Amino acid sequence: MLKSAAIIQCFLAVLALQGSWAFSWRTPQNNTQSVCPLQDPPTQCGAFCFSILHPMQEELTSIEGKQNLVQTKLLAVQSRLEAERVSLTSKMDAQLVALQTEMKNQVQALQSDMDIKLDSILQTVQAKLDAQLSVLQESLKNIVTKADFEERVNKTEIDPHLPFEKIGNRYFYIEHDLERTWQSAASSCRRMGGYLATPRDEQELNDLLPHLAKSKNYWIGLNDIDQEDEFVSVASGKPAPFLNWDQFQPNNLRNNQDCVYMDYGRMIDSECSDVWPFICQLDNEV
Ligand SMILES: [Ca+2]
Ligand SMILES: [Ca+2]
Repeated sequence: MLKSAAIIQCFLAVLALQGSWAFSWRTPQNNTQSVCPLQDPPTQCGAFCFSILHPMQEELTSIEGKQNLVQTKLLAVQSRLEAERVSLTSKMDAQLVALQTEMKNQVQALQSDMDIKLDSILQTVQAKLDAQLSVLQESLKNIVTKADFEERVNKTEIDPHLPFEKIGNRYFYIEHDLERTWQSAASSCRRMGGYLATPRDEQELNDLLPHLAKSKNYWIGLNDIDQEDEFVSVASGKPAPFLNWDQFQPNNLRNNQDCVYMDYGRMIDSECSDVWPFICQLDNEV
């Protein structure tokens, strides 16, 4: 309202400044323009101006009301938009935080899973390396260098007559793999500097047994080739110092069994052309 009144006052002030207080209008009777000279504008123009300006004032009031309404609606829309923006921002922030948390958890789970698998692989590899190292260390222990060998010989720890080894009180070589006839076995022992072996007594036989394979037979240096049933040592040429026949042996089967082998300590006469692994002794005392 104050704004409208100010407009009206301003309108009147403009007319006063022009120095011509006159209004023209059309009357219903002559439809011509009439002039109303103003000698005292405040007095003369009161009702007249009011009748002219009143519709304008009402129009201005209506426009002002519409402006206020539009402004109110605009503020409401702005307020709703701001609320929606805040709500949307809040939702997006919450979703972003949830997404970040989920990704962080997944990364941690993946990292943990990789750590477990990596640890398992490392432990497996370490175990294999330890096992291989242990085998290698054991192998190194068994490697005898030339200097070590000479030192040990000088200290009489081992006999230089390899491949014989000391079993009990004497030196023997036991061939586990090569199978020979009795004569061929005896020759092999001679080439090694020894003789096909004959156990001296039960103690020596017991000393030999742990070195023999239970599933194999071994030629020994006894035969009755010269005189049936008189078994002699091929090394000494003397009668066998010790015999340990298996059950029903010797039986000289087909009258053709003159050589002796041992089946884990039990002696059996057999054909000399049979082939078995064999046992050599280094000396010819027995
Ligand atoms: Ca015989
Ligand atoms: Ca027999």
